[in-house]
Amino acid sequence: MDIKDYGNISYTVNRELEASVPNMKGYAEIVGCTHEVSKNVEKIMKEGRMCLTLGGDHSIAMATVDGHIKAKDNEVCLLWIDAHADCNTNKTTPSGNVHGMPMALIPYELSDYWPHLPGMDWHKPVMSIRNVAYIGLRSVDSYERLIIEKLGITAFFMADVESYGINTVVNMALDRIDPERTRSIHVSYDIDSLDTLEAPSTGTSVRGGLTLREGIQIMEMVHSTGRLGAMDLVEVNPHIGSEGDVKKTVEAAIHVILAAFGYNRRGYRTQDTLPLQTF
Ligand code: 5AB
Ligand code: MN
Ligand code: MN
Ligand code: MN
Repeated sequence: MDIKDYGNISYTVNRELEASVPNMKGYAEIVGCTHEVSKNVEKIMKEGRMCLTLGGDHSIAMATVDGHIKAKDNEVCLLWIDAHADCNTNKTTPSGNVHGMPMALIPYELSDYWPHLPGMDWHKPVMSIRNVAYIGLRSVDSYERLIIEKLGITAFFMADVESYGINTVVNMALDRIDPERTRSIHVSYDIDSLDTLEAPSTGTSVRGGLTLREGIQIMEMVHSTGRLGAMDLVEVNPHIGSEGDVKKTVEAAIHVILAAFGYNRRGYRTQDTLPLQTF
C-alpha cells in the first residue's frame, strides 16, 4: 500500500479574530487551522488518494468534509461516529467548545442559524443533512435533540446499536445517506464513540459506548464498500489519563484505522499482500 505522511498542518493565526464571535473558544486558532486543513484535504484527494486526518479537536471536521466535498464535486455522504451530536451553534452551546459545533457548520440546512463568521468565507455549507448519519450517540444536549428531530437527521443512538446490532445499523445508515451507493464516504470518527473502558484518553468521555469490536466492525464494513474517501480520527488526547490509558486509547485508534484501510481480522489469503504493516 502506498502511504504518504503529509506531516502536521502549519498555519498562521490572526489574533484580532478571537473576540469577533461570541461563545467560540479558540476561534482565531480554529479559523487559521481549518482553512489549511481544507486546502490540504482537497489537494491530497485530487492526487487520487484517500485522506486520513488525525486530531485533535473535532472542529477540524468542518474542514476535512469541506475539502472532501470540493475534491469530489459534492458527491459525498458523511458518517459521524460519536457519543455527541456536535451540532450546537454559538447560541446553543453549553460550553463554548467549537468541537461541539462542526456538524452545525457542515449542512446547508443549518447555515441560517449562524452569525457572519469572519475569516470563514472559504467554507461553503453545500452538503445536505439528508446525506449525514450519526452512530453511537448517548450524550445529546436538548437543542441538539431539537435539531435532530426537526431536520429528521438519521441518528443511531446507543439504544439502537443495542436493539439492532452494529451490522444492521451500519447498513441502515448507508441505505439512508447513500441509497444509490455511489457517493464517496467521509467518516468522522470521534474516539469518544468508544466506551470509556476502550478509550479513556479523551476530553469528553461517556460510559456505555461502543465496544472496540463494534468500532472496528463499522470501519470494516465501510472499507468493504470500496468507497471510503476520507476519514478523521479525532479527540485522542495523550495528556489525559495514565500512561496505560494513553496506550489503550492510541491502540484502539490504530485498530479502527487499520480496519478502515483494509486490515482483516480473518487474516489474509496466501496470495494477498499485507495492505498495512501492523503494530
Ligand atoms: B466532541 C457538549 N455537547 O457542546 C458541548 O467531543 C459536548 O467533539 C461536546 O464530540 C463534545 O460542549 C464535542 C456538551
Ligand atoms: Mn464526542
Ligand atoms: Mn465529536
Ligand atoms: Mn471530546
